[in-house]
Amino acid sequence: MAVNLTPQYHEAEAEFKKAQTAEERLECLKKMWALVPKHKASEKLQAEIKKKLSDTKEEIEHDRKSPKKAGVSYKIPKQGAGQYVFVGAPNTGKSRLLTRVTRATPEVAPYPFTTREPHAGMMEWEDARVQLIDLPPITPDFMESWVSSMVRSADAALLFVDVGDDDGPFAAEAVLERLAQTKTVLIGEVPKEIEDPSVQYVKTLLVANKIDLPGAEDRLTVVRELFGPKFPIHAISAEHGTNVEELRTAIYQFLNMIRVYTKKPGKPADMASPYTCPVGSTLLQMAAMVHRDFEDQLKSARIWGTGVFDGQTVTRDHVLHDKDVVELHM
Ligand SMILES: Nc1nc2c(ncn2[C@@H]2O[C@H](COP(=O)(O)OP(=O)(O)OP(=O)(O)O)[C@@H](O)[C@H]2O)c(=O)[nH]1
Ligand SMILES: [Mg+2]
Repeated sequence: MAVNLTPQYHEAEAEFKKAQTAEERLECLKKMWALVPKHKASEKLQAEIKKKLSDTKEEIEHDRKSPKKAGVSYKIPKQGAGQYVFVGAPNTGKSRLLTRVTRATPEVAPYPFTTREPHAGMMEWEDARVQLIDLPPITPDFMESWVSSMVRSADAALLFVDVGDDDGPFAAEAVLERLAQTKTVLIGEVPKEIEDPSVQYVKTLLVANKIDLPGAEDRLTVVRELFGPKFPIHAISAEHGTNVEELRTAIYQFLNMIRVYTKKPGKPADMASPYTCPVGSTLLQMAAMVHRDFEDQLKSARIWGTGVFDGQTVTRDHVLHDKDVVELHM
């Protein structure tokens, strides 16, 4: 026997499929329940809707009791000059560094597997900003399923090695191997020619952390032997701040970006918030960041900065330098 559902029912069901939140789903399910014909032929469908209703109610109840922490999301939109992910074995000091160089407050604890969700913070460097994302740890047996996709989409990574622990360098090797299983390769410099397009290379700085602990210098020698040929190495103490300033500079500079300021005709330049674009960017590429319309409508530009005289008129393919000031004309 046919169930004979009304167009209104189908509409409610389509809305249900498109619903983004549990609350929206609940509203749609209530409508579907009101609209479903209550006879023998639709018993199975009625049971399905009832089950979904009770599951959804439970889900809402559960979320209310344990709300997700603010700021936590698994898709973190890029901000600032570039996005870094923090990668490493448990307890290597990833979260501690984030608390030191940003205002973010992930939990820091003297035991492994403290971090379960990504935490993002913005690091300021001079007048530029870099987005840093602390991730859960990686071991040979444990890697959250979403971690490798976040690593793959980042602009760069920090690989943490605990030089306060004899096992530190080997735990870091295991992290690299585990990521490589997902065709994600951390490397100091991304090769110019990529043979296997399914492999994602992520340029990476190695952070040898806990340099303050006894025996750390000897372990650092091991780290340099094992990883020196592959990664730039920064030995720091996230806890005490040793070499953290140098690391901050390296984090920004490794992104290979330039800062460009804009000015309006007859007005001083806006020096408060630079645009950041990759080294080698042309005027047109930068202008497109300021406004999409410039892509077609950029008529001319004047520039103050490196390799030009003040206020020189330049063409669209002029290559910009760090700290150039540009005046764009439509
Ligand atoms: N002595 C010393 N201890 C540190 C240093 N950095 C972090 N720690 C300590 O190491 C422990 C682990 O630090 P976390 O920042 O929680 O480590 P994590 O890498 O985020 O750990 P997971 O979240 O489990 O991956 C904490 O007790 C920190 O206080 C450091 O430079 N020196
Ligand atoms: Mg942590």
